[in-house]
Amino acid sequence: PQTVYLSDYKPFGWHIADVHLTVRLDPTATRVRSRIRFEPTPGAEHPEFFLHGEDLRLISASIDGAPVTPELTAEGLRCAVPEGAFTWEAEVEIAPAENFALEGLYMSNGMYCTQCEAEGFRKISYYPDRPDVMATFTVRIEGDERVKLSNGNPVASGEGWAEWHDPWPKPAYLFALVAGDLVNHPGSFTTASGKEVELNIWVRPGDEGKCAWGMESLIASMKWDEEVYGREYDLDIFNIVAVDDFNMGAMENKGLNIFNSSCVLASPETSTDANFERIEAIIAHEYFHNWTGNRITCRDWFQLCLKEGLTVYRDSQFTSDMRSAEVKRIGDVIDLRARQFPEDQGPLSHPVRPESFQEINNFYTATVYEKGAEVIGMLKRLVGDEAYAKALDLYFDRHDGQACTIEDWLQVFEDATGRDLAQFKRWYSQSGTPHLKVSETFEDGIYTLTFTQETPPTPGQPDKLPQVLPIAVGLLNPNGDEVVPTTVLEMTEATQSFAFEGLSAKPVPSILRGFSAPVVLDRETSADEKRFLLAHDTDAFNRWEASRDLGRECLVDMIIQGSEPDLAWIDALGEVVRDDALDPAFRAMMLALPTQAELAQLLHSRDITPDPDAIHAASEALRDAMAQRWASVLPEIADKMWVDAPFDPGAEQAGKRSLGGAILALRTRLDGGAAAQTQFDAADNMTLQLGALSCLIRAGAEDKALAAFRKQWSGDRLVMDKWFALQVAATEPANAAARAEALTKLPDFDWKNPNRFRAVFGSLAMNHAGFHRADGSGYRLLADWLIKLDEKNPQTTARMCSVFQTWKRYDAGRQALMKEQLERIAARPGLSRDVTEMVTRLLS
Ligand code: B3K
Ligand code: ZN
Repeated sequence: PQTVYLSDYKPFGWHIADVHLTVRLDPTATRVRSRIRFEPTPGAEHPEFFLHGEDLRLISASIDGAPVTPELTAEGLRCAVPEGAFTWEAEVEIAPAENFALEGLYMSNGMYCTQCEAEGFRKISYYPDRPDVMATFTVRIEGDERVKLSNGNPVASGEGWAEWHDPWPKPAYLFALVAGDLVNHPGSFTTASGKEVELNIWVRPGDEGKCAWGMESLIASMKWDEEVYGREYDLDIFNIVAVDDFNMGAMENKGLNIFNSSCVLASPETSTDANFERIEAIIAHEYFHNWTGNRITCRDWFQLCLKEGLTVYRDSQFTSDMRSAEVKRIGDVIDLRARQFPEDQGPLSHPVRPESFQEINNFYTATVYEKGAEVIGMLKRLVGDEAYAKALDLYFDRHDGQACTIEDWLQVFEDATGRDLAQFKRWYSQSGTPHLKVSETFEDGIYTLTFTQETPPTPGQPDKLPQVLPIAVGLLNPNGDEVVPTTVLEMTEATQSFAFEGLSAKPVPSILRGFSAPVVLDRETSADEKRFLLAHDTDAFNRWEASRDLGRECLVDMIIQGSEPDLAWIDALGEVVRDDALDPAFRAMMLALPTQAELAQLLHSRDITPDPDAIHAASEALRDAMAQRWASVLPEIADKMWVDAPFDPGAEQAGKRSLGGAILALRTRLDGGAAAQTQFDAADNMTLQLGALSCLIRAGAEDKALAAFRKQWSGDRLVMDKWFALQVAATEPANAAARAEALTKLPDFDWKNPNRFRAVFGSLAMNHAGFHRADGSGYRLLADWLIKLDEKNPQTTARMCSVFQTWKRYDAGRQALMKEQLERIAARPGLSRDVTEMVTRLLS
């Protein structure tokens, strides 16, 4: 496969005045006619005229009405064109019913839908399929389907046709078309300036009852973006469509967002609190893209973080405002460490703005998204809230309607604040996670913290330069009072000291409050000091972190020395968990132990080869110890977390159910599943039902419940995804691969559906000790299925290959087994470009 480089960027050479598409739908012979007016960009180079196109059957082409015969290649077509402006017309034929890659125009349960980002539009029509070519689209859809949707506003419709016009110039990746016998859940919104917007969520008949939450979330998002960022919606109508077969969560097509049904449909009976929160966040994320992504888009795909990092940052602000900011921050850090750190510390490491790729779909990563959002959080921390708001206003003013770069983005901050961001920019170009070491001195009332930063080598980047780190620090005096409130230290050197004067006693520092920079903090501290912070820190994140650290160290000792669980920590944690003055959601977060994958990474970073079985055994033993130690108080906490009121997915009830669920999991270790069975039998919402089922599986007492669950929910595809997922994720490691394999034999294992595939195999990878069974059965099974899926759906296959990204961390035996599977995949004839790139990087 060919490699594309950021440094090779060249503008297209033509401007498109407007695009007219006519799409006549047919499952195997859809005709797409295009009429496009090209005007040479004054002063630009005009190399050859090339239009992208893949898997298209060209029926006819003409320029200014005269037929032409372009030269066709596997990637598109070349054609001689006039010097000045001209009108290009073409007709192609495509077969949406045979499109299992779910990119371009495809069919899902009889409905037509599209996915064009990043490079799917070229599977619909010949076109300059690059984000810096922005045009207005008029789309006519012809077909018998009851509902026919595209971007922008509806213009006209009649028997068997509908026409849409999008007045906002957009790149082709934001094009969308949907047609099917759908029903809508309607809503409306009046913008701040008084414009009425029609809202709809379109679903398959039968799903109407699962739209209310999505609509509520959409309205909240529209309002929030007006209030916080001053951004109003800009069309007469906003449509969301739910689709069962979808490669990712959702897509922000202009005025016509398309969602994986799992990321929009919700009801208390079928969705967990976590589902509700995720739906709220994704609806917000896609809606926020209307400004950060659509009105201002990316010049090229290397700039993906320009829209994704910023939009993730915005959706995290939104969730913080809707729910608890502290709990959201802790959740985001757990997620960053679980998904982005391993990526940044392994063979797939790449900068937030990559410099080359073979298949851009492989770069929709935790680094681009989540680290990209962290970078924006740091920028805001450095310049302050007011300057951030000023810079954002300038960004929208200056760049509305443009396709931009990271340089444009940073320039806005430089102009708004007068700061030089040259060094800060390294966050976009340097890959890897910086490690931050800390030492301290106390003399004559002066307390000095000395920091050293170092980023280990990553693929293609052996040497690193120091980055700008905002380090939020607070100081507590020995009696627990805060003597220095949170201060942001701005570190720019490899080693740098910061002094605090006028202290009467040596303080206890609380460092990296709120996780103010995405680094690994290496600091030798005593267990006493961590317990002190756990008891006294005013920063919720660091309070949580202190406990998490204690838990981590306790587990490491149990794993490598066979130590007993740290009862002093368990008791200190018990105090927090019982403290009714604290938010139950926060207390539940405190109860979550480091994951087994996180422990494996920690051991590896200390040059200890992780043993998945030992890690699993220690994690289990520690949980057993917690359950026993707290045996007498668990039922009481559980009672207090019981919710009597009608179900509400908001933060308050969800927090109670979350803590209640964590407590039930501990109780199950004592009663073998009795309380869980009672909860399962009585549950009237999915959070309680699934939480209980998970406990029963972990207790090995699940047969009856699993069968009942299947019987109750066999008609609901989204709930059945949970059934498939949970029994693989929660089962004994020894059974995980066999269980996954048995599930693949069921008639409702529809492996071409990405949700179902991920339910089984994503969960297998989540079962750390199960996936990493020493006999290699987990690796083999997954590789078999990746090979099979790649023939249909390269994008989802390539994404799942990343579960092998930590392979070099393990012992020689496991390494060899994983390598063997990666090589087996790599050797497949006809392997997709997506998977070829992934396995090549993994093996390098
Ligand atoms: N922009 C899309 C992701 C497209 C992924 C293409 N492989 C969804 C989002 O980030 O909002
Ligand atoms: Zn996005």
